[in-house]
Amino acid sequence: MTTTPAQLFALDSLLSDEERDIATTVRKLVDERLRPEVAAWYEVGEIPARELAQEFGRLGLLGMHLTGYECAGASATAYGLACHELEACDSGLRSLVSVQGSLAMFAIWRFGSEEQKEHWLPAMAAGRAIGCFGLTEPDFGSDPAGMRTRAVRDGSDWVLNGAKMWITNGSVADVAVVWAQTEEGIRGFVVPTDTPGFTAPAIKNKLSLRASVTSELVLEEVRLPADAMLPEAKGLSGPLSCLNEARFGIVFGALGAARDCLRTTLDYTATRRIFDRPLAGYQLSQAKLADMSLEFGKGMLLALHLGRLKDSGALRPEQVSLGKLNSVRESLTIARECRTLLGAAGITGEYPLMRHANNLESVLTYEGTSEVHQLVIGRALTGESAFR
Ligand code: TGC
Ligand code: FAD
Repeated sequence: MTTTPAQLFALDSLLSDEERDIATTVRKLVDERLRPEVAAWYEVGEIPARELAQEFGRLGLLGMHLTGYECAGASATAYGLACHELEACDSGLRSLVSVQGSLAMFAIWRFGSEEQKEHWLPAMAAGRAIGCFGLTEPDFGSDPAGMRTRAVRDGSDWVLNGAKMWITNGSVADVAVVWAQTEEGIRGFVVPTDTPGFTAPAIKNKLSLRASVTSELVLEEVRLPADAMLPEAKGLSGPLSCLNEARFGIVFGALGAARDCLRTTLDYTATRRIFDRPLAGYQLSQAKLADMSLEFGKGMLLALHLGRLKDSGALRPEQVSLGKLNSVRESLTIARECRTLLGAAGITGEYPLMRHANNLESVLTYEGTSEVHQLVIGRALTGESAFR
């Protein structure tokens, strides 16, 4: 009789029936539809993004914690659990859902006009339209305040020029939420991707997040009507508020990848015989498995605590930073440690360990690097900003 790391912490006992049902539904989608295909998508570096978006849409996973406009209106914790299940398959699949729901849809839902919401949100919730979120630029990643993309008034129109870099879903998107400097500070724009002057070349040669589309956005004299601007987002706090949503999903999501690494490693060590005994029977193996399970469980307890805070409306950005920093850092350590237990077999695509570890390198960097989150927490603790 054995127990899983999640059972060891009795994590299920902390969930409502509805939350358990949502997690089970997503896990079934992963097991039946996604897991059999994901290693091949990763290897060739391509995913059927449009098809997947529609499948995720049918399950209500896109913008699932938003209300109205045909969004599912689930709790934040339920959304986190869905991210956890998706990332147990691959961080790239969770990214598709995060960027669609927490970044592109959330920006329109929170800051858009009624017309923008009605035009885009139902189609995006169903996966008929894919969105991307353009904040990062080639020279401004951790410091988006310095962005150079500019929107200038021309009569009642806006004209956008600039470039965004590392944009998830960029080349497959129907709509881009683009952040730009204006005379009145940073503003957001809803840009249909068929607007003349907008292009989104895919970034090739990634060794991480290969089952995810990452692109450049190039804006050359992109002319938009006055009503393309998000009316309610003024200044950097607009895009940063969207990041809180996506970072929250990652708090749960990254630990899904860790869970999958642990599951794979527990199975492998049970059957792999070394010096005539199962690898799982050695003290050194068990010390690693115990320590990794402890970090996984502690991370999940923190994630669920943050989920409950978010559902009660009390979650603060620096608390999201605690969770993002911890979940990704520990999950990456777990993925690498699990890989050691599989020996050479661990480096192949037959097992998901290197794929998860490679993916988590991106997750460590995007949505605020570990260092950025340390500095956010440091600022909250000391009152001193060490960013500049
Ligand atoms: P700072 O002076 O601290 O703040 C400027 C204004 O923003 C407000 N603010 C926030 N509001 C909401 N949520 C937050 N987390 C906020 N943090 C700050 C702040 O109160 C202020 O408001 P106001 O009204 O006074 O103007 O800004 P700063 O320039 O010093 O920068 C702070 C810093 C470094 C923390 C911020 O720039 C940052 O978070 N940098 C990291 C950038 C980042 O995470 N980029 C992610 C891009 S998207 C992405 O990676 C998608 S990956 C795909 C996927 O998710 O799957
Ligand atoms: P830099 O900001 O150049 O950082 C380099 C190093 O400097 C890091 O270690 C960093 O922690 C450190 N550093 C930065 N500031 C400080 C400081 N003050 N003190 C000490 N050290 C510091 N962006 C989007 O807008 N939309 C997307 O959809 C999106 N998707 C992405 C998908 C992938 C696969 C990847 C890899 C990135 C994506 N990004 C996206 C971009 C991502 O948010 C940035 O890569 C990230 O914010 C870091 O920026 P940077 O890569 O320019 O690194």
